[in-house]
Amino acid sequence: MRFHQIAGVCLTAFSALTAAAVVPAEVEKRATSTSIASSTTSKKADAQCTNGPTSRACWKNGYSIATDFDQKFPTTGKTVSHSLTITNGTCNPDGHGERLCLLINNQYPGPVVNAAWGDILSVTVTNAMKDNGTSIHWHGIRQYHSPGYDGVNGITECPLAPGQTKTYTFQVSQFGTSWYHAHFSSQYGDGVIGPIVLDGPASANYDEDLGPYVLNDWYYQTAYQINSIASVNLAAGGPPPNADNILINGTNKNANGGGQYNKVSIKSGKKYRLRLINMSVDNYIRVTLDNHVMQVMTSDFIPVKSFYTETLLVAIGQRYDVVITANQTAGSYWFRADVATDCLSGNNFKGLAVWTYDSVTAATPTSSAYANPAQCIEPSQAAPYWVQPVPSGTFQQNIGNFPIGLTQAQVVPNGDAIVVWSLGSESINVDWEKPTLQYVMYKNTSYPAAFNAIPTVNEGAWNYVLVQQGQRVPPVPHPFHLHGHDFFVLGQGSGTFDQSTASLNWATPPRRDTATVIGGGWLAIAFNSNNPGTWLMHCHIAWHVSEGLGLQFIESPDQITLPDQTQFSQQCAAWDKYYQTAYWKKDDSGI
Ligand SMILES: *[C@@H]1O[C@H](CO)[C@@H](O)[C@H](O)[C@H]1NC(C)=O
Ligand SMILES: *[C@@H]1O[C@H](CO)[C@@H](O)[C@H](O)[C@H]1NC(C)=O
Ligand SMILES: *[C@@H]1O[C@H](CO)[C@@H](O)[C@H](O)[C@H]1NC(C)=O
Ligand SMILES: *[C@@H]1O[C@H](CO)[C@@H](O)[C@H](O)[C@H]1NC(C)=O
Ligand SMILES: *[C@@H]1O[C@H](CO)[C@@H](O)[C@H](O)[C@H]1NC(C)=O
Ligand SMILES: *[C@@H]1O[C@H](CO)[C@@H](O)[C@H](O)[C@H]1NC(C)=O
Ligand SMILES: [Cu+2]
Repeated sequence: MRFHQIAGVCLTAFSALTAAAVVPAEVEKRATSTSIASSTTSKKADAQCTNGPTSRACWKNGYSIATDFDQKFPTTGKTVSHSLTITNGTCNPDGHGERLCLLINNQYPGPVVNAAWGDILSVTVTNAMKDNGTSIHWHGIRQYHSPGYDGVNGITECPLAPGQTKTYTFQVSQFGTSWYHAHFSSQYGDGVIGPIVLDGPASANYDEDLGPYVLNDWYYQTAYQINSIASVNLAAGGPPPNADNILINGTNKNANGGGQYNKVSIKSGKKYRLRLINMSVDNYIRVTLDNHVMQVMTSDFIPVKSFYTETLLVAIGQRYDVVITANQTAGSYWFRADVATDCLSGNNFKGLAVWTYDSVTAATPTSSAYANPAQCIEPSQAAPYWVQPVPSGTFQQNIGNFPIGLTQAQVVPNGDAIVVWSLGSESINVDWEKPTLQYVMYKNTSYPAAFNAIPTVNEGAWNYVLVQQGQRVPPVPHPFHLHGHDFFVLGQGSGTFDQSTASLNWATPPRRDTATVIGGGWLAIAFNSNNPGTWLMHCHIAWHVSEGLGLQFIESPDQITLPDQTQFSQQCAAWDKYYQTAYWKKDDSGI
């Protein structure tokens, strides 16, 4: 986000046109109890309906869109394996020229990791880079009983050293669309990203799944270079550098006309599911397909009561699954992913792709863009499909207040104190050599202050978290992501949170894993302690978390399912050995 060009009230937006009822009435029956204990038996899900183009709400064996996957999920007994090898190469996604790029299986973005609801995913990651460690985070995956596979170096593992291989194994307890990315400083900005598609039911019907559509900002310098400029700029009170382009599924033309547009072919009359994923490091982008409307059915992993919209604005880390009906005059249309200059930031660059009806010859579209919505509206207001109230009873006792601030910290041992972001009383700075889970293993609770380790409330109880923009920080929005949990968005507002005037949504709060704290404002969320582990919560702007904008929740350390200790220690030993002679050293928060 640029500091200077932000309209205070503006945020991720959609313009909802109409609400749609597409889900068969019989699957709407779902208990709204949030009690974990009673829930496993009280869900009457689909029973016998079969998933198909006109019955996407169904799944199988008693599971459906009406099943809350935090409370119940199938186990298929099937293990789906993938291998990801990370190398240091070059790429040229928009024809501007080759640059250094960290590739996965020789491609940018990385390959789709897919499985079905209930499978076990087993992903073998090889670090074939020369000069970086890595760890791969599976964004939004709950990691129920498997916090050791959350992939956050310095928290759940030591970084994976060059030449080393690790297999991440976890239960697919959710369904929908997400992404994986490196959590090693700003490495993901150089290419270590890819989509995740988990088959399951859906709250809207469609004929064909077009698959993931990756949207991201693109820089002609490497993420490490931009990150260090961003850090210097922060100290001077200035914004990070602008991106150079927006990529759609890994491609676009550049300002001089070189490069290729992404192309999609559609058939008249068909309904297409499109899985939008924002893998940016910084910018907010607005998505539209000229002349067509999008039926939004999922935000992050959470099904929503579907609604129609012309434009959709997605924050970093967020996902929207939409259905687009090919019902316009056969022709070519622009698909647009624009930086939302009116409400946010940046240069006026545009991501473009060409969608063409298969009955006509593809031509450069002449279609025109929808007018931008007059006002930016937070899309997480989409009504959740599973309505779950959050109890307000313990709000007073259990509210954690975490102001966002700017402070000074010594990130490099014996280095100068630099300007960093803080969340609560600390700026997070993890220890790659001694990850938090190692402390848990040794029952050592003497976490260094810079871990910003915050205990959660006991299992079964509710945590309430207020993230408040400080008085003296630039009014930039921060997309906050929590690991290990979806959270309920109780409220978002501008100015300073005031309990006597804030209206919090306890009855039907949206649920998701990434939501924005608006510039100069606040975000109030709640999550149930129901997943023992060490869970990072952070701003997903790569530069900001690198500069310390995060904390970690320590949830029920006595009940954590620990990773295999031999494998854990070997990975740390290999890292320690590599790091002694490593060319580059850690110079930021490490995540
Ligand atoms: C990639 O290669 C370049 C050029 O050899 C080198 O400077 C850089 O450190 C390498 N990066 C990684 C992550 O291996
Ligand atoms: C990772 O590699 C990049 C070059 O590709 C370098 O700029 C950065 O400092 C390296 N970081 C660490 C901690 O190895
Ligand atoms: C985007 O690329 C991925 C990976 O190649 C592919 O599976 C997917 O279908 C593409 N999406 C669209 C909408 O073309
Ligand atoms: C991605 O998220 C960032 C920041 O949250 C936002 O600026 C950008 O517009 C989003 N991109 C898309 C394609 O939605
Ligand atoms: C196309 O489909 C959308 C969504 O179902 C609908 O709102 C619109 O009226 C349809 N347009 C035409 C020309 O049929
Ligand atoms: C616990 O961790 C702290 C900080 O790393 C360390 O100083 C201390 O020796 C550890 N204690 C035990 C019992 O391992
Ligand atoms: Cu931020």
